[in-house]
Amino acid sequence: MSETPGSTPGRRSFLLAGLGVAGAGVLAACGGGSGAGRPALVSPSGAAVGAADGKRNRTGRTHEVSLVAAPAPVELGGGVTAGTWAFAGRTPGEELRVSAGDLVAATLSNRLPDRTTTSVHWHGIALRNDMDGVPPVTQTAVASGQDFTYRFLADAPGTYFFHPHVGLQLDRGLYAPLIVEDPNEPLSYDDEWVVVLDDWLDGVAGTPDEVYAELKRGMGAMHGGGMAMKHMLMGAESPLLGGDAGDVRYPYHLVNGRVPGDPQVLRSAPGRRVRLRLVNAGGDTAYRVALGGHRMTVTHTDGFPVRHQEADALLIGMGERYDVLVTLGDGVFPLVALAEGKNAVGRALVRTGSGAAPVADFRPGELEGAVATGSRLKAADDVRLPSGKADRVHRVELTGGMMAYDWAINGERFDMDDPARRPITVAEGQRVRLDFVNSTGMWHPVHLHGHTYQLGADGPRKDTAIVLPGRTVSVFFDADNPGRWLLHCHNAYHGEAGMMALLAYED
Ligand SMILES: [Cu+2]
Repeated sequence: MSETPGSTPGRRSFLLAGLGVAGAGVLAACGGGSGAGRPALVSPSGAAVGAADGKRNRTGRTHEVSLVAAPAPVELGGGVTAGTWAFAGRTPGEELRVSAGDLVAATLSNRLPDRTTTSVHWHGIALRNDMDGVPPVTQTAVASGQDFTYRFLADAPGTYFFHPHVGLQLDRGLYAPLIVEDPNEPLSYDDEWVVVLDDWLDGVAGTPDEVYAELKRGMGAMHGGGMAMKHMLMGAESPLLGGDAGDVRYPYHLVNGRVPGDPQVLRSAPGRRVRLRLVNAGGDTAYRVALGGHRMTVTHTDGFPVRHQEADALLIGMGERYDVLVTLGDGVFPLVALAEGKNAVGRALVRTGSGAAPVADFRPGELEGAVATGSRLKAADDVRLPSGKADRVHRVELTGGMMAYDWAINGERFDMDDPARRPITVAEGQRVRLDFVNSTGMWHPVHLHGHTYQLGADGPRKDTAIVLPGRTVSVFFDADNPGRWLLHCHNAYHGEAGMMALLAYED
């Protein structure tokens, strides 16, 4: 499709919409495997991918960046140093900022330990499939000592980030914000702050791989042998998340790479209007975010505009992004990220005048006020997908649990060694509806690569949506970006356990 994400669907999808078919039959028909063999799928670098990419808006400008992934000691403030993996020795990595339609030429240099492969996934960007950074689906993993250059057009403005898509590397320090500016920015504001949230343990209390090994041993092992659990978190409860909030205990919750006792100070002046771009780069923690003494106006989620909504706080799951506007008061204010259900906070400080900072674990009253969530927002008029009958419907059931740590989709744990074994198939030009059915006892942030779906008939456009336990969230999108895309839980540990699927275009 030639359209930008905000426009109406193309003629082809309009025509196909008239051929709408009921979901159940299609699901059975594309389950794959039985007798007829596997469906033919679009290749990640095939003609269809090039044709779709050729229709993207472009400015002709190129941003060349170097991303060196290597082990590094990273200072988290307060005397805490983490031995982790990072880009150029800092966490978050240096912000990448481009304008809509610019070409990104980012060379990843893998300087991680021997036999450690890596990649970069451009989270939320609807880019050409072979640059999506998902080995082995869209590329061969970048081997230690090797380089790989990603070249892609970023043609939708918004707040994004990037991180590896190999194993549990997401839960190390390899991430950075990616901001795509709108050359015709409709919002007016005086300052802009990018605020990246992260739950942290790597190089302080173990490694993500050690955490996963413990989780895999499972609650069964704990009950059977009375084994002590170092990392597994029990009894993390959050009404906002419908119960169990998380699996992993983290010693720190970071805001822009700093511990709450030694926070980043964001300086401005009273009366100035600030745009905050919030990114949750965490592995297993949702955050409830508030700025003490202020209300906020939510303007975007996952890069796309929403009808402006006032809120005291907002809930942000792993992989989600929110943009808010705030008009600053006079003084010192804590920008607090409450680790939902985990009884801990991360924070930065906003300073516009004199005053003393509150104590490190201070929780502003706004956290208990009106909380904005994706499910309570509406798409802005200019990006709302017109409702229409879906050409294809897939039931995407989230399954599994803590006991066997067998998180999966439709009861099947994803096999990275055979990713196209049982794809969820779509055809270019179709309107697709996905029904995320959460049959587990826990919430999941469900992320689709390469597309921005809409929640229901008039909900926000998003690429990562919180699905509460026992609930169903229906999303739809226009299949306009051919290739092979992951659909997965953005809890790093659930994804690694197998709560992933391949959404693939038929050839
Ligand atoms: Cu999950």
